Amino acid sequence: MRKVTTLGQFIIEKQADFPYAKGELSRLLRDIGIAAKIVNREVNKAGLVDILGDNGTVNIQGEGQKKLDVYADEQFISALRSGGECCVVASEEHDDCILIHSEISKNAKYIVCIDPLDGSSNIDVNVSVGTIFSIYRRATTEGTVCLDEILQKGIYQVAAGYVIYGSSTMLVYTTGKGVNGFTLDPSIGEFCLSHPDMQMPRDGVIYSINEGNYIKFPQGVKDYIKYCQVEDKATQRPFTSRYVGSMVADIHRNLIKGGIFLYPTTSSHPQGKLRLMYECNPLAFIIEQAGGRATDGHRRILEIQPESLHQRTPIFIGSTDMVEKVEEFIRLSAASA
Ligand code: P6P
Repeated sequence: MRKVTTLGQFIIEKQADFPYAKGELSRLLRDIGIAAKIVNREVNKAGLVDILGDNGTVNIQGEGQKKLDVYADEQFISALRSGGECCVVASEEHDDCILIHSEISKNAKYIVCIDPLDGSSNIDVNVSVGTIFSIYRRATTEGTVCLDEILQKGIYQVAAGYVIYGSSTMLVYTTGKGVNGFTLDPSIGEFCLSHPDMQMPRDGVIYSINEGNYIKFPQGVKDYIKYCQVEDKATQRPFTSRYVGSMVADIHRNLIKGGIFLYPTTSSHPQGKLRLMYECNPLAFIIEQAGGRATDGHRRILEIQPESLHQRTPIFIGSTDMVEKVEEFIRLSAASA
């Protein structure tokens, strides 16, 4: 009978990895896990209660907010507020960061950037959606946290993770000591360790990109897509195209099977579409920790100095050999331009 390790037990066991921590990060991760279970309950029954569909508001991205978007945002912020370890939240659903002022949080030193429900346009068609979170630490607990303390490079994340609400619900996270995946067991209401020490295949045969934007892509990306489609048995081409339109689902599949996810600049998104602070940085941290690579085509995502909360970036993320290949096409195209 295999030993069942819950998320809570695992976090406590791994606390020894952080001699300086006195349990605050552990409690913060557990708070996020609790909120994920609450959101999961609503995502799983979205079709049965009046929680589908738009709630009539739009977020800073100008995107219509689905009721579940707002619900998920409220649940994660509430859990972080009551947990006492978080001093500020930067959420995709709010223009400005949310300062957490409470007696219990007065010495809180953790900063959380979160996309409460990514891929929400897929909710109404029953396709997997996800939560993505990124955790930083303040250098001080003195005074009110300021924007500069939030806008840290991805290399300074102390933890990052995602929840995928799919055929099963999983929470995958890293604290910089590898990547571990937990599957929610509804019979006991616990996330249980199911994917210890996740390692991404160095190469793969799956590429994920919205080819509907093909004519808007930079030439190097067009050249790479054609490379993926050319028959060459020695390199197992043509590759397989898989695109869910929900970043967490595409990244999770590639993490397990190998592959590359690409969201380049396009004419409609000249800076890229995906957000640095609460989509690209946390997923880049996880993929690098699992042995993969994540860049904007030229530099590591984790090395980008953020200038604003909702900043976007192009992203090429996944199996190292595949990411390096598209970077080669981008370089060659630039050199011949
Ligand atoms: P497109 C969902 O809206 C999202 O932010 C990511 O989850 C997903 O990868 C991407 O946008 C899909 O964008 O332009 O292909 O629909």
